[in-house]
Amino acid sequence: MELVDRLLKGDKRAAAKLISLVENEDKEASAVLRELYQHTGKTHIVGITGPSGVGKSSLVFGLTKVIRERGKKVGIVAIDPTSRFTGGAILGDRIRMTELSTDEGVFMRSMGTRGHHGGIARATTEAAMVLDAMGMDVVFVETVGAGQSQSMIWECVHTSVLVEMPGMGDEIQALKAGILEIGDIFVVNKGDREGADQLVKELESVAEYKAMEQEWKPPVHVTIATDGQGIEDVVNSIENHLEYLKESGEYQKREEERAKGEFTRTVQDLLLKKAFDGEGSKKKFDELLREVMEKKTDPYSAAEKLLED
Ligand SMILES: Nc1nc2c(ncn2[C@@H]2O[C@H](COP(=O)(O)OP(=O)(O)OP(=O)(O)O)[C@@H](O)[C@H]2O)c(=O)[nH]1
Ligand SMILES: [Mg+2]
Repeated sequence: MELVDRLLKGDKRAAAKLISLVENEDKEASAVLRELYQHTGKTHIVGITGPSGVGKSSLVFGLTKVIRERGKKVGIVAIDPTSRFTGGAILGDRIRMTELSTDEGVFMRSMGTRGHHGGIARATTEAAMVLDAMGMDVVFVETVGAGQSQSMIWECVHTSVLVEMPGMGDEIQALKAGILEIGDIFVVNKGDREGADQLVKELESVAEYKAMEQEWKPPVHVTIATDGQGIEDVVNSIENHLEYLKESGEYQKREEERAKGEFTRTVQDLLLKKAFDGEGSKKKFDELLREVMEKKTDPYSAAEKLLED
């Protein structure tokens, strides 16, 4: 495919088109993904998750700047329609964003999650594949963190950075209850605000706890994303984490998880398509549905029957 050839040469417009194909689940999408797959596996996929407005995009822009200075190329995807780069961004943010978008070594894109479940996971994995094949050394995936979606993201990235900010009150308690377990690196952004020290202490204790169960102890960083403070340290931690993954054999495990996730989701998708696509299956489905409604059969037997045929 011509678009794929252009992508492999690093063409940003081809990347934009391919991501749209994938995002819209266009007919061509699976052909594209098939062709891309063999060209993937070189990029470091980093998830940036946290509550809305915590400074994820600002942080990603700052991180990208530092990584570019180190000579590496960066892909950025913000997943979730509410997390458009332009949403709520003040002038300074927009200027930084424009700066980045004209840089040949940076590709940026927002994308919506798709209707069916596993939407975030699919969107992440497939957008990352495009940027990986394009030759990006690091791919940031920004998502608004909320329990379920956050753990889904975790399955699709190598390194997950959790961003928090002072003044969230009880929220941290809820986070501590389980969600924080998935962060590899903790960032307290808006370090210029009151309460940063307290939040750092709390996150340190979560990190201590995690270090009892695993070799990697999540570092806790304080940043002011809007003026670049603390950003270098976060980049160093991201690089250290990749090194740790590779040395410990954990990288292979995460790759396996990622492949398994994408494979499983694809099987589910194909099964769903088989069950619903085409006149015959639609008719069969309606027939069975009627039987379920009339209690002549149950949903479980009906589902088996639908897939058998
Ligand atoms: N004071 C202060 N403001 C910040 C800092 N980082 C980001 N901001 C501001 O916080 C607002 C939200 O920042 P974003 O980077 O858009 O936050 P986000 O987490 O990406 O937001 P969503 O994508 O909407 O969830 C913007 O107005 C930023 O300028 C910081 O370190 N200190
Ligand atoms: Mg954002």
